[in-house]
Amino acid sequence: MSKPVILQVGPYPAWDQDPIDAAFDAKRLFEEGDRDAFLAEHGPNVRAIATRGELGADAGMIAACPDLELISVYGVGYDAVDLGACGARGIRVTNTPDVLTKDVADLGVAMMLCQSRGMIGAEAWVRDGSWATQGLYPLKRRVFGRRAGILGLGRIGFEVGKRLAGFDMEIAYSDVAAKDYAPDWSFIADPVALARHSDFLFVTLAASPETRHIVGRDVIDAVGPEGMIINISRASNIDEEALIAALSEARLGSAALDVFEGEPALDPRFLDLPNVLLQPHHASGTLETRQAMGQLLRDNLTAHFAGQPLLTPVL
Ligand code: 8YV
Repeated sequence: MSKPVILQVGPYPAWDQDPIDAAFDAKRLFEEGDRDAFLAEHGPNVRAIATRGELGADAGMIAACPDLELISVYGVGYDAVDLGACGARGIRVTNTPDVLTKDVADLGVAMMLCQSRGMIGAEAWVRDGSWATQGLYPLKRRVFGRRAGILGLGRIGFEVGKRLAGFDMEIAYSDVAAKDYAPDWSFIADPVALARHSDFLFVTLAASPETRHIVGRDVIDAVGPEGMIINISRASNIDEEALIAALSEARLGSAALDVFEGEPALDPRFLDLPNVLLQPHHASGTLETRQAMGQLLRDNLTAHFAGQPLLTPVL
């Protein structure tokens, strides 16, 4: 029996690629210069798309695959998948939730600590000999006991909060409604009010057209010149122009970012800012989590073609 044809939007590690190639006839879009010609040639045979959170599947890609049944996303975020196009055609969508939650929370908290304690600069201070020639490293700001705001108390936001509780931080959060699983943390519905109440504002909400630029100038100014914004969600949740302006003008103390508009080609102005920690969208990037994500991506594909229920459907 011939293997189902799938469209593979981005590369996967060998431990996923080998089983994918064994089970499916994977057409690798990312290896092609002329994407339109590739889609025109292979799209009519494609029954599933295997993609990654940040790559998604746009309307053009979906339209090029008239017999598409499933889009399996390697990542918890599926904002880059055109859900409207999928819904209109009854195309199912799966993601990889839960398996990455704790690693993403770990990195967010690590970014806060790293940035607040100036660890990148401190490392350079040691390596370039400044410690020996200039003495003590400049003093930085404490983390423990201070106020943290979590914008979006879903799975990842909740894990961030659990970790921050270990630092005796005063925790507040914003979401569409108060969560009964966080009785000890303050619910502040309005993001601006949450920001005003926060020394550290974590952005952990799932991105959607409704959350686009939810962190705009008003929220950024409410965090203020002594505060920090940490983004481990999606770049679209923050108005990047407003963020860069606030960092440049010191209206915002600092930022720690794992995600960027147009990544990996991030806005070059970030590179000149001393008060931002830049990370290459790797919050889920541990061996353990990426293996679990790959397994779940493949399990959803396998279940679909075996006529079994999808493990983690979002549509
Ligand atoms: C990426 C992510 O998918 O889970 C998400 O939504 O953005 C990440 O885990 C990861 O970079 C793999 O492509």
